[in-house]
Amino acid sequence: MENPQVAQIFEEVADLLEIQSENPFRIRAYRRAAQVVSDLGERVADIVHDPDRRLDDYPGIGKDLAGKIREIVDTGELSLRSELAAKVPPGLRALLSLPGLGPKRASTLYKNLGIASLDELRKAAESHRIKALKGFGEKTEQAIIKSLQQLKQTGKRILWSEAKVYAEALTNHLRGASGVGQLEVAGSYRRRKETVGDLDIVVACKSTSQVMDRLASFEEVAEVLAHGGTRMTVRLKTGLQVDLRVVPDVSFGAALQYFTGSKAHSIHIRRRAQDRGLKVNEYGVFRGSRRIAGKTEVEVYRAIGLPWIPPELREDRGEVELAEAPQLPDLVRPEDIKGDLHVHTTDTDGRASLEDMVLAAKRRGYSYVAITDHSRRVTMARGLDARLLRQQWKRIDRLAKRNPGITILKGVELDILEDGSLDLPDSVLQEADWVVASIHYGQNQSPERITRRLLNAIENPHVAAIGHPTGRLIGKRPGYQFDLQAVFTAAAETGCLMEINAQPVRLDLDEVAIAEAKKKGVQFVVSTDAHSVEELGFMEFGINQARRAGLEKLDIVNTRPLQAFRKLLRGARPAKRSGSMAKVTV
Ligand code: DGT
Ligand code: CA
Ligand code: CA
Ligand code: ZN
Repeated sequence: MENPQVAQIFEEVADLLEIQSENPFRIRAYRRAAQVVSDLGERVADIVHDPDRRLDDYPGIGKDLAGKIREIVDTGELSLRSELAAKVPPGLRALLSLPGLGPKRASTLYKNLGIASLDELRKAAESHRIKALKGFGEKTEQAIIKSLQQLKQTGKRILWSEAKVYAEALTNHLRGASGVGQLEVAGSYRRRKETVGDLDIVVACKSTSQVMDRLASFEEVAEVLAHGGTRMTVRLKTGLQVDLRVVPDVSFGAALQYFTGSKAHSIHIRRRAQDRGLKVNEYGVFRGSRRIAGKTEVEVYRAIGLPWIPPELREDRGEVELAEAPQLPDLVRPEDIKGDLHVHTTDTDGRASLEDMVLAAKRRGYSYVAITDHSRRVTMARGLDARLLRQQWKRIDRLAKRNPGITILKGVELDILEDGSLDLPDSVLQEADWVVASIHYGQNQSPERITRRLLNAIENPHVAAIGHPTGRLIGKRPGYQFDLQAVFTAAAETGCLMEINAQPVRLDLDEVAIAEAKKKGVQFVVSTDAHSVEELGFMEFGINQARRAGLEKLDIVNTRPLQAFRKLLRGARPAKRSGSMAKVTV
Protein backbone atom coordinates (compact mmCIF):
# COMPACT_ATOMS: atom_id res chain seq x y z
CA MET A 1 0.00 0.00 0.00
CA GLU A 2 1.67 3.20 -1.20
CA ASN A 3 0.88 6.68 0.12
CA PRO A 4 -1.00 7.88 -2.99
CA GLN A 5 -3.48 5.00 -2.57
CA VAL A 6 -4.06 5.86 1.08
CA ALA A 7 -4.46 9.52 0.13
CA GLN A 8 -6.87 8.55 -2.65
CA ILE A 9 -9.12 6.78 -0.15
CA PHE A 10 -9.28 9.91 2.02
CA GLU A 11 -9.98 12.05 -1.05
CA GLU A 12 -12.76 9.70 -1.99
CA VAL A 13 -14.25 9.91 1.51
CA ALA A 14 -14.15 13.71 1.23
CA ASP A 15 -15.83 13.61 -2.20
CA LEU A 16 -18.50 11.21 -0.98
CA LEU A 17 -19.20 13.37 2.07
CA GLU A 18 -19.42 16.42 -0.15
CA ILE A 19 -21.81 14.75 -2.59
CA GLN A 20 -24.01 14.03 0.42
CA SER A 21 -23.72 17.67 1.57
CA GLU A 22 -22.11 16.66 4.85
CA ASN A 23 -20.46 18.93 7.39
CA PRO A 24 -17.82 21.07 5.60
CA PHE A 25 -15.37 20.76 8.49
CA ARG A 26 -15.48 17.01 8.29
CA ILE A 27 -14.95 17.19 4.53
CA ARG A 28 -11.99 19.49 4.97
CA ALA A 29 -10.50 17.19 7.61
CA TYR A 30 -10.38 14.31 5.11
CA ARG A 31 -8.91 16.46 2.35
CA ARG A 32 -6.27 17.55 4.81
CA ALA A 33 -5.65 13.91 5.77
CA ALA A 34 -5.08 13.10 2.10
CA GLN A 35 -2.64 15.98 1.82
CA VAL A 36 -0.75 15.02 4.97
CA VAL A 37 -0.34 11.44 3.75
CA SER A 38 0.81 12.35 0.26
CA ASP A 39 3.28 14.88 1.64
CA LEU A 40 4.76 12.60 4.26
CA GLY A 41 7.94 11.72 2.39
CA GLU A 42 7.93 8.28 3.97
CA ARG A 43 5.68 5.27 3.38
CA VAL A 44 2.88 5.23 5.95
CA ALA A 45 2.85 1.44 5.57
CA ASP A 46 6.45 1.31 6.80
CA ILE A 47 5.60 3.41 9.85
CA VAL A 48 2.58 1.22 10.62
CA HIS A 49 4.66 -1.93 10.38
CA ASP A 50 7.48 -0.59 12.52
CA PRO A 51 6.79 -1.44 16.18
CA ASP A 52 9.16 1.32 17.33
CA ARG A 53 7.29 4.12 15.66
CA ARG A 54 3.92 5.72 16.13
CA LEU A 55 1.97 7.36 13.35
CA ASP A 56 0.51 9.97 15.65
CA ASP A 57 4.00 11.31 16.36
CA TYR A 58 3.90 12.80 12.86
CA PRO A 59 2.66 16.35 12.40
CA GLY A 60 -0.95 16.53 11.26
CA ILE A 61 -1.73 12.94 12.28
CA GLY A 62 -3.87 12.58 15.37
CA LYS A 63 -5.16 9.40 17.01
CA ASP A 64 -8.23 9.19 14.83
CA LEU A 65 -6.39 9.58 11.54
CA ALA A 66 -3.64 7.19 12.69
CA GLY A 67 -6.33 4.55 13.34
CA LYS A 68 -7.80 5.05 9.90
CA ILE A 69 -4.43 4.83 8.19
CA ARG A 70 -3.70 1.63 10.09
CA GLU A 71 -7.02 0.18 8.98
CA ILE A 72 -6.26 1.00 5.34
CA VAL A 73 -2.76 -0.46 5.51
CA ASP A 74 -3.95 -3.61 7.30
CA THR A 75 -7.12 -4.30 5.31
CA GLY A 76 -6.62 -2.41 2.05
CA GLU A 77 -9.91 -0.61 2.69
CA LEU A 78 -11.55 1.91 4.99
CA SER A 79 -14.94 0.75 6.27
CA LEU A 80 -16.12 4.36 6.36
CA ARG A 81 -15.38 4.66 2.65
CA SER A 82 -17.37 1.58 1.74
CA GLU A 83 -20.28 2.66 3.95
CA LEU A 84 -20.39 6.06 2.28
CA ALA A 85 -19.93 4.62 -1.20
CA ALA A 86 -22.90 2.31 -0.65
CA LYS A 87 -25.14 5.36 -0.32
CA VAL A 88 -24.05 6.91 -3.63
CA PRO A 89 -24.57 5.49 -7.13
CA PRO A 90 -21.22 4.00 -8.21
CA GLY A 91 -20.77 6.08 -11.38
CA LEU A 92 -21.48 9.40 -9.71
CA ARG A 93 -17.99 9.96 -8.40
CA ALA A 94 -16.60 9.57 -11.92
CA LEU A 95 -18.29 12.89 -12.71
CA LEU A 96 -15.87 14.58 -10.34
CA SER A 97 -12.95 13.65 -12.59
CA LEU A 98 -14.20 16.30 -15.02
CA PRO A 99 -12.60 19.73 -14.72
CA GLY A 100 -15.09 22.20 -13.26
CA LEU A 101 -17.50 19.60 -11.88
CA GLY A 102 -17.22 19.62 -8.13
CA PRO A 103 -19.23 17.41 -5.77
CA LYS A 104 -21.92 20.09 -5.43
CA ARG A 105 -22.62 20.26 -9.12
CA ALA A 106 -22.39 16.48 -9.44
CA SER A 107 -25.06 16.02 -6.81
CA THR A 108 -27.27 18.64 -8.50
CA LEU A 109 -26.95 16.72 -11.77
CA TYR A 110 -27.87 13.52 -9.99
CA LYS A 111 -30.81 14.92 -8.03
CA ASN A 112 -32.35 16.81 -10.94
CA LEU A 113 -31.53 14.69 -13.97
CA GLY A 114 -30.63 11.33 -12.44
CA ILE A 115 -27.16 11.48 -14.00
CA ALA A 116 -24.88 8.92 -12.36
CA SER A 117 -22.22 8.17 -14.99
CA LEU A 118 -20.05 9.92 -17.53
CA ASP A 119 -22.06 8.34 -20.30
CA GLU A 120 -25.33 9.69 -18.94
CA LEU A 121 -23.66 13.05 -18.53
CA ARG A 122 -22.62 13.10 -22.18
CA LYS A 123 -26.14 12.21 -23.33
CA ALA A 124 -27.70 14.89 -21.17
CA ALA A 125 -25.23 17.51 -22.41
CA GLU A 126 -25.72 16.58 -26.05
CA SER A 127 -29.49 16.80 -25.71
CA HIS A 128 -29.09 20.18 -23.96
CA ARG A 129 -30.79 19.17 -20.76
CA ILE A 130 -27.97 20.55 -18.62
CA LYS A 131 -28.10 24.20 -19.60
CA ALA A 132 -31.65 24.40 -18.28
CA LEU A 133 -30.48 23.59 -14.76
CA LYS A 134 -30.12 26.39 -12.27
CA GLY A 135 -26.48 27.47 -11.99
CA PHE A 136 -25.32 25.66 -15.15
CA GLY A 137 -26.18 27.44 -18.43
CA GLU A 138 -25.02 27.16 -22.03
CA LYS A 139 -21.34 27.86 -21.33
CA THR A 140 -21.09 25.13 -18.69
CA GLU A 141 -22.83 22.64 -20.94
CA GLN A 142 -20.34 23.33 -23.74
CA ALA A 143 -17.45 23.06 -21.27
CA ILE A 144 -18.74 19.68 -20.12
CA ILE A 145 -18.92 18.37 -23.68
CA LYS A 146 -15.40 19.63 -24.33
CA SER A 147 -13.89 18.07 -21.24
CA LEU A 148 -15.63 14.77 -21.93
CA GLN A 149 -13.90 14.73 -25.32
CA GLN A 150 -10.56 15.59 -23.76
CA LEU A 151 -10.98 12.87 -21.16
CA LYS A 152 -11.52 10.36 -23.94
CA GLN A 153 -8.38 11.47 -25.76
CA THR A 154 -6.00 11.57 -22.83
CA GLY A 155 -7.23 8.51 -20.98
CA LYS A 156 -6.11 8.27 -17.42
CA ARG A 157 -2.70 9.77 -16.81
CA ILE A 158 -1.14 10.35 -13.44
CA LEU A 159 1.02 13.19 -12.18
CA TRP A 160 4.76 12.66 -12.44
CA SER A 161 5.07 13.07 -8.68
CA GLU A 162 2.72 10.14 -8.14
CA ALA A 163 4.43 8.04 -10.81
CA LYS A 164 7.66 8.63 -8.91
CA VAL A 165 6.35 6.76 -5.88
CA TYR A 166 5.66 3.66 -7.98
CA ALA A 167 8.78 4.02 -10.12
CA GLU A 168 10.95 4.02 -7.00
CA ALA A 169 9.08 1.23 -5.24
CA LEU A 170 9.26 -0.93 -8.37
CA THR A 171 12.92 -0.17 -8.96
CA ASN A 172 13.81 -1.19 -5.40
CA HIS A 173 11.72 -4.31 -5.65
CA LEU A 174 13.16 -5.43 -9.00
CA ARG A 175 16.75 -4.93 -7.84
CA GLY A 176 16.02 -7.75 -5.44
CA ALA A 177 15.94 -10.27 -8.30
CA SER A 178 19.16 -12.15 -8.76
CA GLY A 179 21.22 -11.37 -11.84
CA VAL A 180 19.83 -7.86 -12.29
CA GLY A 181 22.32 -5.43 -13.82
CA GLN A 182 21.50 -2.00 -15.18
CA LEU A 183 17.93 -0.93 -14.59
CA GLU A 184 16.10 2.31 -15.46
CA VAL A 185 12.55 3.57 -15.71
CA ALA A 186 12.37 4.92 -19.28
CA GLY A 187 9.44 6.48 -21.20
CA SER A 188 7.72 9.73 -20.29
CA TYR A 189 8.73 9.18 -16.67
CA ARG A 190 12.39 9.50 -17.54
CA ARG A 191 11.63 12.51 -19.73
CA ARG A 192 10.08 14.05 -16.59
CA LYS A 193 6.83 14.78 -18.37
CA GLU A 194 4.24 16.40 -16.09
CA THR A 195 1.91 13.43 -16.47
CA VAL A 196 2.72 9.80 -17.14
CA GLY A 197 0.55 7.27 -19.00
CA ASP A 198 2.40 4.13 -18.00
CA LEU A 199 5.81 3.15 -16.65
CA ASP A 200 8.36 1.56 -18.98
CA ILE A 201 11.13 -0.31 -17.22
CA VAL A 202 14.25 -1.45 -19.02
CA VAL A 203 16.45 -3.96 -17.28
CA ALA A 204 19.55 -5.92 -18.17
CA CYS A 205 19.39 -9.29 -16.48
CA LYS A 206 21.08 -12.64 -16.94
CA SER A 207 17.88 -14.42 -16.08
CA THR A 208 14.74 -13.11 -17.76
CA SER A 209 12.44 -15.39 -15.80
CA GLN A 210 13.90 -14.27 -12.45
CA VAL A 211 13.18 -10.61 -13.09
CA MET A 212 9.72 -11.33 -14.51
CA ASP A 213 8.76 -13.47 -11.55
CA ARG A 214 10.03 -10.73 -9.34
CA LEU A 215 7.74 -8.17 -11.04
CA ALA A 216 4.75 -10.50 -10.72
CA SER A 217 5.45 -10.75 -6.99
CA PHE A 218 5.31 -6.98 -6.43
CA GLU A 219 2.56 -6.57 -3.85
CA GLU A 220 0.75 -3.85 -5.82
CA VAL A 221 0.32 -5.95 -8.97
CA ALA A 222 -3.36 -6.64 -9.68
CA GLU A 223 -3.06 -8.51 -12.95
CA VAL A 224 -0.48 -9.71 -15.46
CA LEU A 225 -1.73 -8.46 -18.83
CA ALA A 226 0.95 -9.87 -21.11
CA HIS A 227 3.91 -12.12 -20.63
CA GLY A 228 6.25 -12.71 -23.56
CA GLY A 229 9.86 -13.77 -24.07
CA THR A 230 11.47 -10.42 -23.23
CA ARG A 231 8.48 -8.27 -22.38
CA MET A 232 5.88 -8.29 -19.66
CA THR A 233 3.00 -5.92 -18.89
CA VAL A 234 1.22 -5.72 -15.56
CA ARG A 235 -1.55 -3.59 -14.15
CA LEU A 236 -1.20 -2.29 -10.61
CA LYS A 237 -4.13 -2.08 -8.20
CA THR A 238 -4.33 1.65 -8.85
CA GLY A 239 -4.81 0.99 -12.58
CA LEU A 240 -1.29 2.12 -13.51
CA GLN A 241 0.29 -0.14 -16.15
CA VAL A 242 3.91 -1.17 -16.12
CA ASP A 243 5.83 -2.42 -19.16
CA LEU A 244 8.98 -4.37 -18.44
CA ARG A 245 11.61 -5.09 -21.10
CA VAL A 246 14.47 -7.41 -20.37
CA VAL A 247 17.48 -6.88 -22.63
CA PRO A 248 21.02 -8.21 -22.88
CA ASP A 249 23.66 -6.02 -21.27
CA VAL A 250 25.26 -5.14 -24.64
CA SER A 251 21.93 -3.63 -25.75
CA PHE A 252 20.98 -1.81 -22.56
CA GLY A 253 21.86 1.71 -23.79
CA ALA A 254 20.09 1.17 -27.10
CA ALA A 255 16.98 -0.20 -25.39
CA LEU A 256 16.99 2.63 -22.88
CA GLN A 257 17.27 5.16 -25.70
CA TYR A 258 14.52 3.44 -27.67
CA PHE A 259 12.05 3.15 -24.80
CA THR A 260 12.73 6.61 -23.43
CA GLY A 261 11.32 8.12 -26.61
CA SER A 262 9.65 10.35 -27.26
CA LYS A 263 8.43 8.80 -30.44
CA ALA A 264 9.09 12.05 -32.31
CA HIS A 265 12.64 12.23 -30.97
CA SER A 266 13.28 8.59 -31.90
CA ILE A 267 12.03 9.10 -35.43
CA HIS A 268 14.41 12.03 -35.84
CA ILE A 269 17.30 9.98 -34.47
CA ARG A 270 16.56 7.01 -36.75
CA ARG A 271 16.37 9.29 -39.79
CA ARG A 272 19.71 10.80 -38.89
CA ALA A 273 21.21 7.33 -38.54
CA GLN A 274 19.86 6.30 -41.93
CA ASP A 275 21.48 9.37 -43.52
CA ARG A 276 24.76 8.01 -42.21
CA GLY A 277 24.15 4.50 -43.51
CA LEU A 278 23.37 3.23 -39.99
CA LYS A 279 20.43 1.51 -38.41
CA VAL A 280 19.23 2.18 -34.84
CA ASN A 281 16.89 -0.11 -32.98
CA GLU A 282 16.42 -1.33 -29.42
CA TYR A 283 19.37 -3.74 -29.80
CA GLY A 284 21.98 -1.25 -30.88
CA VAL A 285 23.37 0.88 -33.67
CA PHE A 286 24.27 -1.26 -36.68
CA ARG A 287 26.39 -0.81 -39.78
CA GLY A 288 25.10 -3.66 -41.91
CA SER A 289 24.94 -6.55 -39.49
CA ARG A 290 27.73 -5.28 -37.26
CA ARG A 291 26.76 -3.70 -33.95
CA ILE A 292 28.85 -0.56 -33.47
CA ALA A 293 27.17 0.70 -30.28
CA GLY A 294 24.52 -0.28 -27.76
CA LYS A 295 25.82 -0.83 -24.27
CA THR A 296 25.35 2.77 -23.14
CA GLU A 297 23.26 5.69 -24.39
CA VAL A 298 26.36 7.88 -24.69
CA GLU A 299 27.75 5.30 -27.13
CA VAL A 300 24.50 5.24 -29.11
CA TYR A 301 24.39 9.01 -29.58
CA ARG A 302 28.11 9.16 -30.31
CA ALA A 303 27.72 6.56 -33.07
CA ILE A 304 25.43 8.94 -34.92
CA GLY A 305 27.68 11.92 -34.32
CA LEU A 306 25.89 13.53 -31.39
CA PRO A 307 26.59 14.24 -27.74
CA TRP A 308 24.26 12.58 -25.24
CA ILE A 309 20.94 14.44 -25.05
CA PRO A 310 19.24 14.81 -21.66
CA PRO A 311 15.95 12.85 -21.63
CA GLU A 312 13.97 15.96 -20.60
CA LEU A 313 14.72 17.51 -23.98
CA ARG A 314 13.82 14.51 -26.13
CA GLU A 315 10.60 15.81 -27.68
CA ASP A 316 11.93 16.76 -31.13
CA ARG A 317 11.57 20.44 -30.36
CA GLY A 318 14.97 21.36 -31.75
CA GLU A 319 17.18 19.37 -29.36
CA VAL A 320 18.76 17.29 -32.13
CA GLU A 321 19.81 20.47 -33.94
CA LEU A 322 21.17 21.92 -30.69
CA ALA A 323 23.11 18.71 -30.07
CA GLU A 324 24.58 18.90 -33.55
CA ALA A 325 25.68 22.56 -33.21
CA PRO A 326 26.78 21.65 -30.40
CA GLN A 327 24.76 24.03 -28.25
CA LEU A 328 22.81 21.88 -25.85
CA PRO A 329 21.96 23.85 -22.73
CA ASP A 330 23.66 23.00 -19.47
CA LEU A 331 20.38 22.29 -17.68
CA VAL A 332 19.68 23.65 -14.21
CA ARG A 333 19.96 21.12 -11.37
CA PRO A 334 18.06 20.88 -8.07
CA GLU A 335 21.24 21.58 -6.12
CA ASP A 336 21.61 24.94 -7.90
CA ILE A 337 18.66 26.38 -5.98
CA LYS A 338 19.65 28.74 -3.15
CA GLY A 339 16.23 29.70 -1.81
CA ASP A 340 12.51 29.14 -2.00
CA LEU A 341 10.43 32.22 -2.79
CA HIS A 342 6.81 31.15 -2.38
CA VAL A 343 6.04 29.73 1.06
CA HIS A 344 2.86 29.78 3.18
CA THR A 345 2.52 29.43 6.94
CA THR A 346 -0.25 28.90 9.49
CA ASP A 347 -0.75 32.67 9.40
CA THR A 348 -2.89 31.90 6.33
CA ASP A 349 -3.51 28.46 4.82
CA GLY A 350 -0.16 26.80 5.50
CA ARG A 351 0.08 23.86 7.88
CA ALA A 352 3.35 24.74 9.62
CA SER A 353 4.32 27.81 11.61
CA LEU A 354 6.50 30.62 10.34
CA GLU A 355 9.40 29.41 12.43
CA ASP A 356 9.01 25.77 11.33
CA MET A 357 8.96 26.74 7.67
CA VAL A 358 12.04 28.93 8.04
CA LEU A 359 13.98 26.25 9.89
CA ALA A 360 12.93 23.62 7.36
CA ALA A 361 14.17 25.84 4.53
CA LYS A 362 17.45 26.20 6.39
CA ARG A 363 17.70 22.40 6.79
CA ARG A 364 17.39 22.12 3.02
CA GLY A 365 20.57 24.14 2.80
CA TYR A 366 18.96 27.28 1.44
CA SER A 367 20.54 30.62 2.16
CA TYR A 368 17.24 32.52 1.87
CA VAL A 369 13.51 31.95 1.98
CA ALA A 370 10.61 34.28 1.27
CA ILE A 371 7.49 34.02 3.39
CA THR A 372 4.56 34.78 1.10
CA ASP A 373 1.25 34.31 2.82
CA HIS A 374 -1.96 35.30 1.08
CA SER A 375 -3.22 38.86 1.02
CA ARG A 376 -6.66 39.74 2.38
CA ARG A 377 -8.78 38.98 -0.71
CA VAL A 378 -8.21 35.26 -0.25
CA THR A 379 -10.72 35.02 2.55
CA MET A 380 -10.84 31.22 2.35
CA ALA A 381 -7.24 31.22 3.51
CA ARG A 382 -7.75 34.05 6.03
CA GLY A 383 -5.63 36.36 3.86
CA LEU A 384 -3.67 39.08 5.65
CA ASP A 385 -4.53 42.76 5.58
CA ALA A 386 -1.89 45.48 5.98
CA ARG A 387 -2.01 45.32 9.77
CA LEU A 388 -1.66 41.56 10.04
CA LEU A 389 1.02 41.47 7.38
CA ARG A 390 3.09 44.09 9.22
CA GLN A 391 2.65 42.08 12.39
CA GLN A 392 4.00 39.03 10.62
CA TRP A 393 6.95 41.04 9.33
CA LYS A 394 7.71 42.16 12.89
CA ARG A 395 7.75 38.53 13.95
CA ILE A 396 10.10 37.82 11.06
CA ASP A 397 12.43 40.56 12.32
CA ARG A 398 12.40 39.01 15.77
CA LEU A 399 13.02 35.56 14.37
CA ALA A 400 15.91 36.93 12.31
CA LYS A 401 17.45 38.43 15.44
CA ARG A 402 17.50 34.98 16.99
CA ASN A 403 19.88 34.08 14.20
CA PRO A 404 18.28 31.12 12.45
CA GLY A 405 21.12 30.92 9.93
CA ILE A 406 19.07 31.84 6.91
CA THR A 407 17.89 35.16 5.47
CA ILE A 408 14.13 35.57 5.66
CA LEU A 409 12.56 37.75 3.01
CA LYS A 410 9.43 39.55 4.13
CA GLY A 411 7.01 38.78 1.36
CA VAL A 412 3.41 38.38 0.38
CA GLU A 413 1.41 36.51 -2.23
CA LEU A 414 -0.52 39.51 -3.45
CA ASP A 415 -3.88 39.00 -5.07
CA ILE A 416 -4.47 40.59 -8.45
CA LEU A 417 -8.09 41.60 -7.97
CA GLU A 418 -10.94 41.15 -10.43
CA ASP A 419 -10.81 44.83 -11.45
CA GLY A 420 -7.08 44.67 -12.12
CA SER A 421 -6.03 46.55 -9.00
CA LEU A 422 -3.79 45.01 -6.38
CA ASP A 423 -4.96 43.77 -2.99
CA LEU A 424 -2.62 45.95 -0.92
CA PRO A 425 -1.52 49.59 -1.38
CA ASP A 426 1.95 50.56 -2.57
CA SER A 427 2.66 51.98 0.87
CA VAL A 428 2.60 48.43 2.22
CA LEU A 429 4.22 46.76 -0.78
CA GLN A 430 7.22 49.05 -0.65
CA GLU A 431 8.07 47.66 2.77
CA ALA A 432 8.19 44.13 1.40
CA ASP A 433 11.37 42.40 0.30
CA TRP A 434 9.55 40.22 -2.17
CA VAL A 435 6.09 40.36 -3.73
CA VAL A 436 4.65 37.56 -5.83
CA ALA A 437 1.37 38.59 -7.45
CA SER A 438 -1.21 35.96 -8.40
CA ILE A 439 -4.71 35.63 -9.75
CA HIS A 440 -7.09 33.51 -7.67
CA TYR A 441 -10.47 35.09 -8.45
CA GLY A 442 -12.25 36.09 -11.61
CA GLN A 443 -10.63 33.34 -13.65
CA ASN A 444 -13.55 33.21 -16.08
CA GLN A 445 -13.09 36.76 -17.31
CA SER A 446 -12.36 37.45 -20.97
CA PRO A 447 -8.77 36.97 -22.13
CA GLU A 448 -8.53 40.74 -22.67
CA ARG A 449 -9.43 41.48 -19.07
CA ILE A 450 -7.12 38.84 -17.64
CA THR A 451 -4.28 40.13 -19.80
CA ARG A 452 -4.97 43.66 -18.56
CA ARG A 453 -4.92 42.47 -14.94
CA LEU A 454 -1.59 40.70 -15.39
CA LEU A 455 -0.09 43.70 -17.18
CA ASN A 456 -1.25 45.98 -14.36
CA ALA A 457 0.52 43.79 -11.85
CA ILE A 458 3.67 43.63 -13.97
CA GLU A 459 3.69 47.41 -14.32
CA ASN A 460 3.75 47.87 -10.55
CA PRO A 461 7.43 48.15 -9.63
CA HIS A 462 6.87 46.48 -6.27
CA VAL A 463 5.75 43.25 -7.89
CA ALA A 464 8.81 41.02 -8.21
CA ALA A 465 7.14 37.99 -9.83
CA ILE A 466 3.86 36.64 -11.18
CA GLY A 467 2.80 33.51 -9.28
CA HIS A 468 1.42 30.39 -11.03
CA PRO A 469 0.88 32.54 -14.15
CA THR A 470 -1.83 30.53 -15.92
CA GLY A 471 -3.72 29.15 -12.91
CA ARG A 472 -4.08 25.69 -14.42
CA LEU A 473 -4.52 22.58 -12.27
CA ILE A 474 -3.34 19.56 -14.24
CA GLY A 475 -6.20 17.20 -15.03
CA LYS A 476 -8.63 19.40 -13.10
CA ARG A 477 -8.94 22.75 -14.77
CA PRO A 478 -7.31 24.44 -17.71
CA GLY A 479 -5.58 27.75 -17.08
CA TYR A 480 -7.34 31.04 -17.70
CA GLN A 481 -6.91 32.43 -21.17
CA PHE A 482 -4.77 35.50 -21.80
CA ASP A 483 -2.27 36.97 -24.22
CA LEU A 484 0.90 35.14 -23.18
CA GLN A 485 3.04 37.03 -25.67
CA ALA A 486 2.00 40.45 -24.37
CA VAL A 487 2.57 39.37 -20.77
CA PHE A 488 6.00 37.89 -21.48
CA THR A 489 7.04 40.96 -23.44
CA ALA A 490 6.04 43.22 -20.57
CA ALA A 491 7.77 40.95 -18.06
CA ALA A 492 10.99 41.02 -20.06
CA GLU A 493 10.87 44.80 -20.42
CA THR A 494 10.20 45.54 -16.76
CA GLY A 495 12.27 42.75 -15.24
CA CYS A 496 9.24 41.23 -13.59
CA LEU A 497 9.94 37.52 -13.08
CA MET A 498 7.72 34.61 -14.09
CA GLU A 499 7.24 31.93 -11.47
CA ILE A 500 7.59 28.26 -12.27
CA ASN A 501 5.32 26.95 -9.55
CA ALA A 502 6.52 23.52 -8.45
CA GLN A 503 3.27 22.19 -6.96
CA PRO A 504 2.94 18.91 -8.89
CA VAL A 505 -0.65 19.67 -9.86
CA ARG A 506 0.26 23.15 -11.08
CA LEU A 507 3.71 23.06 -12.77
CA ASP A 508 2.78 26.48 -13.98
CA LEU A 509 4.16 27.76 -16.37
CA ASP A 510 4.39 24.63 -18.49
CA GLU A 511 7.56 23.93 -20.43
CA VAL A 512 6.33 25.28 -23.77
CA ALA A 513 5.35 28.60 -22.22
CA ILE A 514 8.64 28.75 -20.28
CA ALA A 515 10.62 28.29 -23.48
CA GLU A 516 8.60 31.01 -25.22
CA ALA A 517 9.07 33.40 -22.32
CA LYS A 518 12.79 32.73 -22.32
CA LYS A 519 12.97 33.57 -26.01
CA LYS A 520 11.48 36.95 -25.15
CA GLY A 521 14.13 37.54 -22.49
CA VAL A 522 12.11 36.69 -19.38
CA GLN A 523 13.86 35.53 -16.21
CA PHE A 524 12.33 32.99 -13.86
CA VAL A 525 11.99 31.94 -10.28
CA VAL A 526 11.26 28.32 -9.34
CA SER A 527 9.23 28.14 -6.12
CA THR A 528 7.33 25.42 -4.30
CA ASP A 529 4.31 27.37 -3.02
CA ALA A 530 4.80 25.08 -0.01
CA HIS A 531 1.94 24.82 2.47
CA SER A 532 3.85 22.41 4.72
CA VAL A 533 7.41 21.54 5.62
CA GLU A 534 7.30 18.49 3.34
CA GLU A 535 6.11 20.51 0.36
CA LEU A 536 9.40 22.40 0.34
CA GLY A 537 10.54 19.15 -1.30
CA PHE A 538 8.40 19.91 -4.36
CA MET A 539 11.31 21.93 -5.73
CA GLU A 540 12.43 18.93 -7.77
CA PHE A 541 9.16 18.96 -9.76
CA GLY A 542 9.64 22.61 -10.68
CA ILE A 543 13.22 21.90 -11.71
CA ASN A 544 11.98 19.05 -13.92
CA GLN A 545 9.74 21.51 -15.72
CA ALA A 546 12.52 24.07 -16.06
CA ARG A 547 14.82 21.41 -17.50
CA ARG A 548 12.19 20.32 -20.01
CA ALA A 549 12.09 23.95 -21.15
CA GLY A 550 15.87 23.94 -21.57
CA LEU A 551 16.57 26.42 -18.75
CA GLU A 552 20.08 26.85 -17.44
CA LYS A 553 21.14 27.89 -13.98
CA LEU A 554 21.37 31.57 -14.85
CA ASP A 555 17.86 31.75 -16.30
CA ILE A 556 16.57 31.27 -12.77
CA VAL A 557 17.19 34.02 -10.25
CA ASN A 558 16.95 31.87 -7.14
CA THR A 559 20.06 29.98 -8.18
CA ARG A 560 22.03 33.09 -7.25
CA PRO A 561 23.59 33.85 -3.91
CA LEU A 562 21.60 36.38 -1.88
CA GLN A 563 23.50 39.52 -2.91
CA ALA A 564 23.42 38.70 -6.61
CA PHE A 565 19.78 37.71 -6.33
CA ARG A 566 18.86 41.06 -4.79
CA LYS A 567 20.71 42.95 -7.50
CA LEU A 568 18.60 41.16 -10.10
CA LEU A 569 15.31 42.27 -8.59
CA ARG A 570 14.13 45.05 -10.72
CA GLY A 571 15.96 48.30 -10.48
CA ALA A 572 12.99 50.58 -9.96
CA ARG A 573 13.24 50.20 -6.23
CA PRO A 574 16.47 51.73 -4.92
CA ALA A 575 14.98 51.88 -1.43
CA LYS A 576 14.91 48.10 -1.37
CA ARG A 577 18.60 47.85 -2.08
CA SER A 578 19.49 49.60 1.11
CA GLY A 579 17.76 46.71 2.67
CA SER A 580 14.81 46.29 4.92
CA MET A 581 15.60 42.62 4.61
CA ALA A 582 15.81 40.70 7.81
CA LYS A 583 19.53 40.35 8.25
CA VAL A 584 21.05 37.23 9.59
CA THR A 585 24.56 36.05 10.01
CA VAL A 586 25.27 32.47 9.15
P1 DGT B 1 3.15 7.80 -21.84
O1 DGT B 1 3.38 6.43 -21.33
O2 DGT B 1 1.90 7.95 -22.59
O3 DGT B 1 3.26 8.84 -20.78
O4 DGT B 1 4.31 8.17 -22.89
P2 DGT B 1 5.60 7.36 -23.29
O5 DGT B 1 6.47 8.28 -24.06
O6 DGT B 1 6.21 6.71 -22.11
O7 DGT B 1 5.06 6.31 -24.33
P3 DGT B 1 4.95 4.72 -24.29
O8 DGT B 1 4.83 4.19 -22.91
O9 DGT B 1 3.89 4.37 -25.25
O10 DGT B 1 6.31 4.22 -24.91
C1 DGT B 1 7.54 4.47 -24.29
C2 DGT B 1 8.55 4.77 -25.33
O11 DGT B 1 8.85 3.59 -26.06
C3 DGT B 1 8.06 5.78 -26.35
O12 DGT B 1 8.37 7.09 -25.96
C4 DGT B 1 8.77 5.36 -27.59
C5 DGT B 1 9.02 3.90 -27.41
N1 DGT B 1 8.07 3.06 -28.18
C6 DGT B 1 7.06 2.36 -27.70
N2 DGT B 1 6.43 1.69 -28.66
C7 DGT B 1 7.07 1.99 -29.78
C8 DGT B 1 6.91 1.64 -31.14
O13 DGT B 1 6.03 0.87 -31.50
N3 DGT B 1 7.79 2.17 -32.01
C9 DGT B 1 8.76 3.02 -31.61
N4 DGT B 1 9.57 3.55 -32.49
N5 DGT B 1 8.94 3.37 -30.36
C10 DGT B 1 8.12 2.88 -29.47
CA1 CA C 1 5.14 5.17 -20.76
CA1 CA D 1 4.46 1.86 -22.29
ZN1 ZN E 1 -1.52 31.11 -5.11
